[in-house]
Amino acid sequence: MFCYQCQETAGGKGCMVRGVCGKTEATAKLQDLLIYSVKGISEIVMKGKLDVNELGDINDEVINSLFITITNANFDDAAIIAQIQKVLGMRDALKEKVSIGGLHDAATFTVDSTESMLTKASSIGVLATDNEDIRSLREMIIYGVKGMAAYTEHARNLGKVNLDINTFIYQALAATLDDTLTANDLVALTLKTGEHGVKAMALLDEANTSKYGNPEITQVNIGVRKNPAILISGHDLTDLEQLLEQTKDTGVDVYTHSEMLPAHYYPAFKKYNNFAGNYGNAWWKQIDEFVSFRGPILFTTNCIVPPRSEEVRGRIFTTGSSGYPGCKHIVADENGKKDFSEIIALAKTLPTPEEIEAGSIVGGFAHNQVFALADKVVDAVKSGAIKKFFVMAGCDGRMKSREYYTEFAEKLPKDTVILTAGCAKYRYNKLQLGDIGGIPRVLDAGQCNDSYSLAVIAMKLKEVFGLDDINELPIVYNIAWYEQKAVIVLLALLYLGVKNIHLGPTLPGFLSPNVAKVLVESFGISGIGTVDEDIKLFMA
Ligand code: FS2
Ligand code: SF4
Repeated sequence: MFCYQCQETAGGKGCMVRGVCGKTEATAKLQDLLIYSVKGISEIVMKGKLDVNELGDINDEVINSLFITITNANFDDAAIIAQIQKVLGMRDALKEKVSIGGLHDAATFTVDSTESMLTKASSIGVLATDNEDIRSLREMIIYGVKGMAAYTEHARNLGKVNLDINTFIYQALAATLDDTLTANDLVALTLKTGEHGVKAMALLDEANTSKYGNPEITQVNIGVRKNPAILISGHDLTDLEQLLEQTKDTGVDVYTHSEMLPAHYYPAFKKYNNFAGNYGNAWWKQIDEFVSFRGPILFTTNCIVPPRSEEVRGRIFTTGSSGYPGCKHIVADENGKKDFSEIIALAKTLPTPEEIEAGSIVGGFAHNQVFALADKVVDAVKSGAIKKFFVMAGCDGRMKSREYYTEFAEKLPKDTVILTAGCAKYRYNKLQLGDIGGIPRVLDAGQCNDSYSLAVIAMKLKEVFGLDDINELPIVYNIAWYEQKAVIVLLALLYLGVKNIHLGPTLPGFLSPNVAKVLVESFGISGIGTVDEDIKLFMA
């Protein structure tokens, strides 16, 4: 196996024996083959000039396949094998409809057993591209497309589709098979990936807000009540809505974990009396927090950490693109409805959650809420009460070096405001950082996709202050990344023209030295230094 798609990749270079995330060699290879299979479909769609409008389920299964391979989403080999078979069936049916020759092996290969899948996978992975720069660019595009697919799937679950995005995904995946493309061609495609990342985040924003209302300032309880409870993790709001509907009046409470926290900011979920609060912190702390939660856990997407005990594993359920061997997977019916009764029944037999902290945190500062505060914010900037904004969106992770972000937030001058989104916030959202004239110093817009909100806010500020360039704003970007959704957020920011982004805690292992050089020279991207040096640099 070879995988270097996430920030925690072994030695910063690549996982070659087993994933740091817990992915086995077989799982990694099967995921590679699944990606290869959707590349094959993409080539048929592009070369056959097929109308994406008419591809039906194929569009959804390509998206789902990409999502399955995101870090920490799906560890279930049986589910991945079934998905490969489904996708290959679709690929071959599609091929029969078009008569095109000269197709790539990805569009023609056959496998008839798990053994043959694993054998095939050994020759088509990341390292099959010899040139390290081409490999780096191809993989960066694929990781961006994976993140885009995740956002597209959530929007689709809410009934919102933009076929431009699906069309681009076919185009991008097919391009990664094309040996005639130069590094320059792939750099251009990387920016187009960012452009479509913006579209995907805008689509999801519209899907979420049109259905659940605009996020608003909300105090979220982080303590516990004395009822049996279910913990819901991941990012999918339709799953949460269905769980709340099915648990209301049952005596079972629902708590959010990690990236599901921002669900509390949406008006539509406030009517559920059993929507009790947020339990715990970022994804990687689940190892301890799932033990003390004591009730069932529902994963709607990544980020799953392999459970350490059978007891915890027996309480974990998955749905959507997520999966874990030995955990019950809940599938939607043809109308998208999911039956969570087994989880609710289990919750009633288990002890109530153990309290690990008390109090509340505040969030809900997506674009609409910030626009409502615009006068206050603009006045504070004009009067000098707010000197700078720090966009610290992105992901959290296990590495000790991420303590940087806590220290950074603590040491920032008191006349600065942090704009955040994603699970990166758990490094500082429980610190008492105070407020500036009633504006909290940490403004949480929501999930990682709500980084879109931060870009919308920046564009609004540019307009209000009558600036020509987004980079003239007093905004510094100090972003933390972990998995592929952060890659699409980064590419989206680059497409929007944001320069001098600092990316940490380490730069991606998938950047070859030459590709890293392009990012540095064209976009001013850099890593992080020490907290003191960086604050000095940013405040200068
Ligand atoms: Fe955090 Fe994991 Fe949100 Fe990422 S909970 S690293 O999925 O997409 O961010
Ligand atoms: Fe390694 Fe990350 Fe790939 Fe897991 S997802 S195998 S940790 S690079």
